[in-house]
Amino acid sequence: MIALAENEKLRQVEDAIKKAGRTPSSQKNLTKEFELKAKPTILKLGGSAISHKDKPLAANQFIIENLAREIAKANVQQLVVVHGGGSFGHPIAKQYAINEGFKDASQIIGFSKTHDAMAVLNGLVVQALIQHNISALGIAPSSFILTKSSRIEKMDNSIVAELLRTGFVPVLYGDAVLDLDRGFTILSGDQLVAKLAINLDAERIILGVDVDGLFTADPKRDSSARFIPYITLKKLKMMQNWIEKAKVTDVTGGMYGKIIELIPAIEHGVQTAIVNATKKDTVRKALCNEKVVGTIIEKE
Ligand code: IP8
Repeated sequence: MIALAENEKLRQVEDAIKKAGRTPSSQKNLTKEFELKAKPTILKLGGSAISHKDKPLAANQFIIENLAREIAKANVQQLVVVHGGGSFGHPIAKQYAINEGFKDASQIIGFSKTHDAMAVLNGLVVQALIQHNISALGIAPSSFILTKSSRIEKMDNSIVAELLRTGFVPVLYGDAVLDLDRGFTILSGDQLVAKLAINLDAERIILGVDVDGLFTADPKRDSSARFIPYITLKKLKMMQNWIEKAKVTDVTGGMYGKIIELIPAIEHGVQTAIVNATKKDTVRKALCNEKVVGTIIEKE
């Protein structure tokens, strides 16, 4: 009897909400629900910039320290930092084939080790930021994101949004995450950046890598590689088709693969720039909208 009365009350509340033309909060568009005072900036720090790629578990403390100082100087309102795996996440993830999904129980310890290595790198980034008086807070993507066939399926946006609203700088990273189809997988920092940018209605994405931007080939291997200062979404999509059809391993050092992950955010209207995070003062200038060498990607 009591349960029936309560159900009836609930129905009346829902009717009243519907009549008032409002959607119950659980069904609201996430982007609107988490509207922030200023549109956030999402800064990705590439794993190859903040770690020594050829030495396992070796952080590039010098670069991390420089970047923390530059981020502090830029003093951007509503900043989210996402970093990559570099020599922390990738070698262990590969050793245990985490991105191939669950095949046997021996991989589970590999999932723990991958996440742990990323948490260590995250700690180093967060500590450097705190030392420069930035209220950084590390958050493990595996604790609030589920993927399906390696694409983000469920994610609690309120955590990052509320941290921003309170005045924190959330610091996330590419992580080993649970996957609804495959058991587990690797979520790249780039997929995470694009999703955050869309869900938080970000103003811009700044991708800090270890080269000056996008090139026609891998500038580290090919001296004839030409720098691309500007590329449209249309051109980028043509590149995507080409990469997918040719099934080539990315000749540009993995760069196009990263950028392709950002397509949904660029389509959403988020301005995107790729800059060299290892060159002094470049990230600060990019954060302050000052002129800097880099590649701009625009919707059109
Ligand atoms: O370096 C991958 O993130 P990414 C993170 O952004 C792991 O691709 C755990 C390998």
